Amino acid sequence: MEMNVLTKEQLLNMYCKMVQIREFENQAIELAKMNLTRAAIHTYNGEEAIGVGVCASLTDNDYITSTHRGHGHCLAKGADMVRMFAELMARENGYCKGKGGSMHIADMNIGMLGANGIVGGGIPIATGAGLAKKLRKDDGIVVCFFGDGASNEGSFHESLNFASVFKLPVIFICENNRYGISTHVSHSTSAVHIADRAEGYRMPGKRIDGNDIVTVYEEFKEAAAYVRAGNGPVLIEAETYRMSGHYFGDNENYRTKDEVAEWKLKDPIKKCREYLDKHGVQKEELDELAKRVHEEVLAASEEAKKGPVPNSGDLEDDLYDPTFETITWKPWIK
Ligand SMILES: Cc1ncc(C[n+]2csc(CCOP(=O)(O)OP(=O)(O)O)c2C)c(N)n1
Ligand SMILES: [Mg+2]
Repeated sequence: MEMNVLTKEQLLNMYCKMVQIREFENQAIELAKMNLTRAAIHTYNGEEAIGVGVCASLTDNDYITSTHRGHGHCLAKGADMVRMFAELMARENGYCKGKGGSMHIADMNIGMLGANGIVGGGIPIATGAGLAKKLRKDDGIVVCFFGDGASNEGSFHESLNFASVFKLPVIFICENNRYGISTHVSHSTSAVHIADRAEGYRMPGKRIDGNDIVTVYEEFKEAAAYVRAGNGPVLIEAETYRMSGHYFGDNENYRTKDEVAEWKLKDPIKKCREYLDKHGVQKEELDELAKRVHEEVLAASEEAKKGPVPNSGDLEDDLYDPTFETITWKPWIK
């Protein structure tokens, strides 16, 4: 990969964003240990370069859908840390007023259509959003993040077929971290590579190194240009690894310590620091930036704690959107 494709400033911004995600989740785990969080926490530890490298070239008019492992996608798209921490701690100042938790964070103002506790649940939502973009002749695109396990769900296959038939502006990004809970991808998946599945749906498919921020950024930018030009969807398989367990509390007895150690050498933040070193950025400057981000994260966590717990009388509020808009679907009209 060419070193001069990304500027030093762009790389520094992406470095800070990856550190923010890592620090946010480290703090979320601390809160969980103090029994201040509610519901499960699935960390993105080791996969940060994918969300950050992708969202770096999106605007608020572009949408994303996420998964149960969604903190990184939310933060990369620009979500507010105080509202996220508050949601994890079931406080009224949270994104869902404390009623949803980690797996239900959404922010329509920044095009973040939602994390999702249903494996494969975000894929048809992204496809529907892509259809809406096309019908409205909107120039935005939709990015759909999901895991290797989700690529075996019916929703994946139906959505890719539909998106291809109607040439929808959707980029499907499979974060292949090798496992669906404790099941290795080789035990659950018929395809050798998930990107190969694109061929069955007549769309381009590409396998990339998901731990290398420069590769993710460049490959995604190219795919986005293709999709924005009206050529229809693309499937990207980003190879990665979750350096922590499936969720906070996982005993990780399905993988070896050596395997984890091997992947820790490929830590995307470490790799990004190596790129910055080649740009002449000093280690001390990077440490200083990381320290500042760490402090911002702790301040956000403290601020979030100030929020009240929700009132049980509000339980049934916000179930339906009164502004819901229906659009007439006439796909035969070009
Ligand atoms: C429809 C559905 N089936 C099963 C589950 C239980 N479950 C939660 S996470 C998960 C594994 C998902 O694996 P993958 O898609 O690879 O995502 P990863 O956790 O590796 O990011 C499963 C089976 C679920 N939440 N939803
Ligand atoms: Mg997985």
